[in-house]
Amino acid sequence: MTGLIEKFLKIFARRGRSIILAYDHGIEHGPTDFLDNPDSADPGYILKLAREAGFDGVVFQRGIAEKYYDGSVPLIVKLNGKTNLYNGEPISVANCTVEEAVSLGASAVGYTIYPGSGYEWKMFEELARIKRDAVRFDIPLIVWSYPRGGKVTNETAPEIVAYAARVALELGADAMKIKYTGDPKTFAWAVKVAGKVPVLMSGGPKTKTEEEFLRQVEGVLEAGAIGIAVGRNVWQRRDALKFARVLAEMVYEGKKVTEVLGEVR
Ligand code: FBP
Repeated sequence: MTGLIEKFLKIFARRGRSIILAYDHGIEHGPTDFLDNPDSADPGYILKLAREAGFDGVVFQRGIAEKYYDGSVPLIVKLNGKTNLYNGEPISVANCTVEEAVSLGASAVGYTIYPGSGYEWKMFEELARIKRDAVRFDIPLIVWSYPRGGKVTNETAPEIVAYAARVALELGADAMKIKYTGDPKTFAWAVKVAGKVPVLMSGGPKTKTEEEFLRQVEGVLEAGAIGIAVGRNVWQRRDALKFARVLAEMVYEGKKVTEVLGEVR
């Protein structure tokens, strides 16, 4: 189904590269994630931010899409999610179907898997069903591949991130979101084993300095990633729009950290 990869690229990487604003933290982490920048509690603010920064898309859960999505930025509906209150073996199950996501205006659907979890089989089974529906509805499937549980002791270890990438390819992802290894050389291996599937870096917790995150972005682009799917590192900053525009310069215009640093200091 390389057609769906092309479709993903056409919508979410119009300029050859991609920035997607992730905003499913209300379920994944809870509203404490919004405290650094209280404006970010409002999904309308997130849409405006993505639009004004010229980003390629936003990620919402079904409820946020239903109440707030206005069509101004391409939408990815995240089909599964779990809370931070849960303390068991990693598992995330669907709360929305592909059909419902399409009716909410989605141009792609997203699904998280936790390879390594004692429940990986359950998520793999559900992903297979979602994949079939995604093909039927002709909509790209983006897989968040986050090894967790089981034998995984370090989620960002290079061999674990590469494994995450390969699992997403094997299971039919049309694009994938994986964590950064912290080094362009090891991340390049993850991009290589992802094969034809475009790779997005998952942003992670807000870094202490802006420069630290910009260096990560430079590293993943150098490694061959198509871009970033980032949440906290953008909207937790009080000057989020300014920072978002700097990211756009790096990702879309290929500017280096040294060229943009003056804008964030
Ligand atoms: P961030 O850029 O804020 O890390 O968001 C990316 C993301 O994948 C979100 O879509 C999701 O809510 C969050 O990370 C989950 O992260 P984790 O499971 O590691 O807490």
